[in-house]
Amino acid sequence: MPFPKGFLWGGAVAAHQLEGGWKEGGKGISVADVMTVGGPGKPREITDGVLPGKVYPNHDAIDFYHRYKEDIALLAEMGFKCFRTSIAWTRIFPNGDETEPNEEGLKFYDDLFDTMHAYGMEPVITLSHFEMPYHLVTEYGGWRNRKLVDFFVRFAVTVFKRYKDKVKYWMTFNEINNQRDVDTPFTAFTNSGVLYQPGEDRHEVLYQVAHHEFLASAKAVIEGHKINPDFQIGCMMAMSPVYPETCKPMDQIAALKEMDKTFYFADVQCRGHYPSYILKEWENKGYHIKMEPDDLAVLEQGCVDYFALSYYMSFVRAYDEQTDSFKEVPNPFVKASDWGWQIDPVGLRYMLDVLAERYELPMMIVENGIGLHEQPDETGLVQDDERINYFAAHIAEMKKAIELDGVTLMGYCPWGPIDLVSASTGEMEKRYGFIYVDKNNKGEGTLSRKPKKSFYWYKKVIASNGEDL
Ligand code: BGP
Repeated sequence: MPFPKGFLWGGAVAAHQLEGGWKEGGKGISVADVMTVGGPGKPREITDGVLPGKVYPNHDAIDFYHRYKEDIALLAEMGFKCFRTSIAWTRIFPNGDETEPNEEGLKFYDDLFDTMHAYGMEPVITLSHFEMPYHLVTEYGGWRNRKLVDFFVRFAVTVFKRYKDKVKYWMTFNEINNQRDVDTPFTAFTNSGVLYQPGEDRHEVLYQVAHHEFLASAKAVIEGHKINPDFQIGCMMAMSPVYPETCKPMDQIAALKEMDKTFYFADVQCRGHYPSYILKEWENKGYHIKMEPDDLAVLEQGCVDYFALSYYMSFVRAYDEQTDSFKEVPNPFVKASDWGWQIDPVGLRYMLDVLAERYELPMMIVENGIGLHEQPDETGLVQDDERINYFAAHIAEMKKAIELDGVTLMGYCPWGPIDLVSASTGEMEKRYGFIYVDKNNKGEGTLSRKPKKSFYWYKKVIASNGEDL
C-alpha cells in the first residue's frame, strides 16, 4: 500500500483565480485585479486600474465568493480529504498597510473553513498567491521595499491567530521561485509587485525582493509556531527538472546551473542560509543586497516544516560552444500540451527523489495538472480522457517514489479541480478542472458547474487510496 493512511487527496486553487467578488466584503484591489486577458503568445497586460471596455478575468472569476457552499459540496462528492486555497490578502487588509483587519473578510474565510470541516476536508492555506494588494505596488514599489516584510507578517499573524484551530497546513509564498524570469512581466510582477525602472539591473532587484520575501516567510514561520506549535508551515516552489541535452560534460553544467536558480530559493527556506553559489554570484556581479544585522539569524530560525511543490513540466538545457552560453532546447522524448508545457510524469518521480535527498523533509504536491481546450459533448459531458491519462501516469510515478525510493509524501492536490482563470494567460478556456464551468474567455456563460468524466475517475482514485488508477 504505497499511499499512507490519512494521505491528503484533494485539489488546489488560489483566491484570485476563482473567488471573484473583487470589490465585495470590503476587499481592496490586488495585483491580479489589474491584469487583462492574454493568450498563447500574448502576455497579460498590467494596467493601472480599470480600463473601460477591457475584460478583467479575475474580477468575477467563477464567482466562488458566492457559490463556495455548492462548490465545496461538489469537491466533497469526489471524496476530497483536503482543499488548498489562499486567503486573499486584500480581503483582510484591503490596502495592505492598515493596522486593523477587515472583519468581513475574516468572516468569509471562517465560513469557508467551517464548510470544509463539515465535510471532513482539511484546509491547506497559502498566504500569498500572486494577489498582493495593488496599493503596495503603487505606494511602496512592491517587495523591493523592506516595509512589506512587516505588512506581510501582520497579515500572517492576524490569520494565524484567527484560524489557529481551523487550519493546520500553511504555505507562505506560492511559487516563490517563479519570479526569476525578469523578461516575463507576468511572473515577475505578480510575485514581486515590482515595476522596473529604466537602467536598473532586474536580477539584482529580484535578489533584493527575494531577500525581503525570505525574511517575511521566516518571520511568519517563527510567529506561527508561537501561536500554534502544531502548525505545519511550508515553502512552495515551482519545481521542474532540468535535463542536460547530452552526456557532454558542459551540458551537465548547463542543466545544473539552471536548477540552481530554483534550488537557491529552497536552500534558503529549508536550510536557513544562502548557498555559496549565490554569494559568489553577488560578489562576481557586484550586487549589493541590503540586509540588517539580524536578517541571517532570522532566516536560520525560520526554516519551513515541509516542502510543497507544484509540478507541471520538465526542461532541457544545453551548452552552446559558439556563444559560450547556455540555452533551452526541446525534448524529443516528451509531448507538450497546447500551451507548450512538456508532459513528463517520470520527471515528477525524479524531482521528488532529488528534493527528498537534498532537504530530507516531508513533501506535499500542491499543484499538478494539464490545461486543455474543452467542450461538453452532445450529452453534456466533457470526455477528458487526456486528463485522466495525465493524472494516472503522474500518480503511478508518485507511487514509485514512495515505494521504491523512500520519499515521504503527505498529500496530492491537482491544480484547478474546478475550471478557473489561468494565472499566466487570464483565460477561462485553459481548463484544468474535474468540474466544467460554463464561462468563456470573453466572460460569457451561465457559470453552471458540471462534473467531467475525470470527476468520477478521481473519486474512484481517492476511494481506493490511489490503488485504482
Ligand atoms: C502555477 C500557479 C497557479 C496556476 C498554475 C497553472 O504557476 O501557482 O496559480 O495558475 O500554475 O498555470 P496557468 O494557470 O498559467 O495555466
